[in-house]
Amino acid sequence: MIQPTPVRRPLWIRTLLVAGLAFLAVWKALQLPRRKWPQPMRGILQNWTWGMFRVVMGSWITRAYIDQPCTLRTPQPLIPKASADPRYALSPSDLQFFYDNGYLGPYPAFSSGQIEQLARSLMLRRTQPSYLYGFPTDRDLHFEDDLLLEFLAEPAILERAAQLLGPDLACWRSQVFLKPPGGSAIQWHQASTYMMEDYLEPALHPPDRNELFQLTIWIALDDATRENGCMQAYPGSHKEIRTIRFGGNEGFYKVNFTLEFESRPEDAVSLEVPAGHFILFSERVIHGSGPNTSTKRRMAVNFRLIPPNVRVYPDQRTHRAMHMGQVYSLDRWSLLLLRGEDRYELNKTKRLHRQPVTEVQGEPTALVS
Ligand SMILES: O=C(O)CCC(=O)C(=O)O
Ligand SMILES: [Fe+2]
Repeated sequence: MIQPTPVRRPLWIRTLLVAGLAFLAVWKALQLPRRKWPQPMRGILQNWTWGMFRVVMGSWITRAYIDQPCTLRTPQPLIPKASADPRYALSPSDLQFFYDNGYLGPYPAFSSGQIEQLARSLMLRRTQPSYLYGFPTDRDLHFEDDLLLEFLAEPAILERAAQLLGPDLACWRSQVFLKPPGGSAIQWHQASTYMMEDYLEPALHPPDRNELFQLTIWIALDDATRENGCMQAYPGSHKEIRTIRFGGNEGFYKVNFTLEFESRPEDAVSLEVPAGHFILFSERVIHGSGPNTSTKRRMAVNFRLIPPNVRVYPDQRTHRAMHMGQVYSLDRWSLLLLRGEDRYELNKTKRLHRQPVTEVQGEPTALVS
């Protein structure tokens, strides 16, 4: 278990940290060699932008960018990035809606039988040590659940995602979101390269941060309603990455911070999603979800798509997620190609086979190789 941050530290510690960061900033500005620095400092030298230094030092370590700053460029002309199954064609106004608002949907995809079966399976798997990480987790269960793999490969999802991201699609992460009756809210958040998970190493390294390089697919396994804590989003907030103030009463899992933006509750939309339907969104859009005030479970599973020209966890043996208070070994992690080709070969990649090969025994990855 690692100690979650950011926390607001005593003044004398913050003063020392500011002095240390100022030294690193000068080192970076002079482009001096980084090899000899220990990994955390190397991470800062490599991955912090000048804006990130400015906000952290200028606030005496009480504020920071939530993630690597970037803006989202709308492609010109705004046309589908891949030809796709016409049943799932996105119209010009769908594409415009996505770039204006940061999300699309809900769309239908799965029957009630399918979602009941998946929910039952995931409820069990999330309590058992995971094949990938060795401890019970909601993360990346797709490598051990063939049914979840089938959900990931669903054309109603991939054909739409391809029109936004391009013909080649790979999943780098999935996650179960279980909100039991009385379950807590998930605080407003946004992400670009997922540096927000450990503040030193981004998980994703795209060729250009200002292009769309990632999409989240969020599938409702129960009807998600206002009462049971459906997702909420601020339409149009995906165009820039905001800053956070450390501490406060609001928590994102194990870390406490407040996202700094003008929040007018009337501007947020509630994304009510019927069970078996999904939404697509950019993780850059400010989103979260309310508490479950109902007597029923609210369960969802998401997965995150990239084109294979994005490097994921490069040169990392482990990935640290402060908000979960956990370190994940990456020895068994790999990208999973779901559609098209991997023309870049930047990542350790497996490919999904549509036809189940044999019964799964021992290693739970019969559908991938
Ligand atoms: O399911 C939720 O309430 C939050 C989901 C979320 O933040 C995400 O899928 O990125
Ligand atoms: Fe999120």
